[in-house]
Amino acid sequence: MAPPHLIPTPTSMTAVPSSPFRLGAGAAISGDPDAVAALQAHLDALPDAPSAGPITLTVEAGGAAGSYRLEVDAASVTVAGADPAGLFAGIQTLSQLVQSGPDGWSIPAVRIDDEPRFAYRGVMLDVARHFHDVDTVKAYIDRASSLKFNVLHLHLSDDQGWRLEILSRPELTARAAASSVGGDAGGFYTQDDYREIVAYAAAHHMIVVPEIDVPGHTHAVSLAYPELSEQPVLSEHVHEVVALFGGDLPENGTGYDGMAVGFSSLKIHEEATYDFLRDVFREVAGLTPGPYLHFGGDEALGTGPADFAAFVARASALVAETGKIPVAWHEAGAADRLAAGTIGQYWGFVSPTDGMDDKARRFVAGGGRIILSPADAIYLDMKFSASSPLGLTWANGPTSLRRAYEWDPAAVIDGIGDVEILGVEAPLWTETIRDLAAIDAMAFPRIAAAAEAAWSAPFASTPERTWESFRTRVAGLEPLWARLGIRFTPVQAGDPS
Ligand code: TNX
Repeated sequence: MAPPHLIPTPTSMTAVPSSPFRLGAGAAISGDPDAVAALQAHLDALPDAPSAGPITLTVEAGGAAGSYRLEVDAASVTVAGADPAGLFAGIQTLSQLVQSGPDGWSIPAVRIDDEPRFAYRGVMLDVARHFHDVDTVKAYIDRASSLKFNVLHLHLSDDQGWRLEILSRPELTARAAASSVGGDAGGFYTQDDYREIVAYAAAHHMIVVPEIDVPGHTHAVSLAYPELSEQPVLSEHVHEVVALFGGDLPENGTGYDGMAVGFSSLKIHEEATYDFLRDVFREVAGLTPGPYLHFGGDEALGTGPADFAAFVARASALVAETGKIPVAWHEAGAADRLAAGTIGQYWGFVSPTDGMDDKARRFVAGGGRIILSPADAIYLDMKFSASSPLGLTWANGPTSLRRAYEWDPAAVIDGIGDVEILGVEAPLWTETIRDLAAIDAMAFPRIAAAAEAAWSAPFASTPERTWESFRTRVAGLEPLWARLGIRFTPVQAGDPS
């Protein structure tokens, strides 16, 4: 038997001495009803042939959270999850095991025992730089959940647009949602749209982490609430970006559709700013069943250090008041009085520069943990090769699939090991990404490298956790991705090494 192509690679897999299980759409699947429906959705694409025997999907309490056991022989298939999330993960494995051969579809005889390394396995989609509608978000949930991601972080606000209806603050979507980068169409989610996304994510065992980015990245807020916003700060960076990419300089009272960052700030000493945040966080928390609420805190270059520290301390407390666990980008670690347990999201490089690792460590000192999103490895908006038409290059130049793969979460920040790491998240910023085809081309296959960093054993700790194995497995999954309609970048084109 050729070894099956599985991503993320499981904790253990052994061949079972048996011929494969024959599979068709007529398979008799029984067990947990949600799991049966999830597997049926995968099998509906197959030709209507009978199966060799029963497929049984069960939850059997006892194993580690999110773990499962999968057993296949010629006569039957069994997937047993330690909980519903584990069972769902097992079904994703099963769907990758399905092979087409001369005699039709089959599943090789194997036994797999598998459990996740990290509890938080995230993808982020920036719906502010370019708005992405509900169907696109659902398609990204399909893709991410098939790789065992269980968190969708939505970057819901930025200089270019505010993307979530806030009933107590209707001016936000009325005045600040109409456009995207480059003058492209904007949009926003009604609260019902957002609930639909949350429900769809939940059906795929994913939570939604909403992000309202403050105090910077708030030019859109200034269109709705000029009284809460400082004048744009036109730094050298802002002028450089305009020189490189064109567009206008940010201007008070006018929508911004360029790609510069760090010029906007909420008023830090205005009490009305915190009334605004209280209203927004209360509604966002009320719409979000997951435990986390992200308040941004990145690139607040228009805010002085003391003001920034005072602001993020208060913003984290306001999030905590809603009952949610605050999450912030690592810069917020500079503040002395973040709410206890605030989670830090590290977006520095695999080899930290400029004290970014110090800021990350401060979250741990405050009782929080770290989400790792090293930008020069798993920022899916970086070009994958110098010639890729989409994407940016600021994170150490183009990021090949190999670079996306060859790093380990526990080796990035001294003193931050598996215990301090909540998980791994691959962000997709969308300055250059307009639609699902572009999302697919940038995310696939590098998203698979992030999935493996989040789920599987440490890098280089097993023969499967090597570039050579991963590269072969990615190529092996391409037919499945093609069947699912994913417009991935083929391995050779993206990564000739
Ligand atoms: C940095 S990473 C940003 C975003 C940009 C991104 C582009 C981070 C927390 N902020 O505002 O969209 O780079 O790659």
